[in-house]
Amino acid sequence: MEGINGIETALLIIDVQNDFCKGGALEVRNGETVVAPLNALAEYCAARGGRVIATADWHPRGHVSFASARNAEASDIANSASGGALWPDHCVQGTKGAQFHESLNMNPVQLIIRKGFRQNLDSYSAFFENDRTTPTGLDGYLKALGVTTVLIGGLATDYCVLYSALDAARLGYRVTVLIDAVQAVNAPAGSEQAAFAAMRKAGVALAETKECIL
Ligand code: VGL
Ligand code: ZN
Repeated sequence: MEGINGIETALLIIDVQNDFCKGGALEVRNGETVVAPLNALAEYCAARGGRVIATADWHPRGHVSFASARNAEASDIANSASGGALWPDHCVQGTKGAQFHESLNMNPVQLIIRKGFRQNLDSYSAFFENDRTTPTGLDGYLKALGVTTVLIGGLATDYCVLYSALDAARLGYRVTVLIDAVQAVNAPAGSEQAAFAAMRKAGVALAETKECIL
């Protein structure tokens, strides 16, 4: 892992929102520990002309991915559109839980991508929603700016970080996931290890944040 080299690098800060941190509706164990390394790397990256992008899970009330919204007539279509998994209500638009963690430094962030805002479609990846075809616009933004290298940290390793990393690799970026700046839901059990294995298999590099700050 070499240091950040100017404008062709983008740091993606995935879903560092209150609902994924301590006391949140979909609490990720040690979720808030990603904030310090991401703050350091965001400053470093932006100071070298790199791009810093934050994503936010941004669901309407009654979203298809919420177990509470599921009823007897829930169809297989809704099931596949949500990616199959059901979650407690989280990151509802306009709520405290959907806000970024208060210690996350947003000053170096140049772009915020909100995702999962369509009632009947979930979105784990920062690049495509869970139908795997609806783009968020992030790929166009990065390509227009000449970005070739993507560094990824945030929450959660086995869902939004995983899908974002796999999409980035598939779209042709050099991808590094920052192992000290991610934390996993780890449900079902083993999904954290499976996520790291899938990322390695897809050619995603795993590195410590400090390896990027030279
Ligand atoms: C996420 C589950 C549901 C994530 C978002 O950010 O990883 N996980 N919504
Ligand atoms: Zn969500």
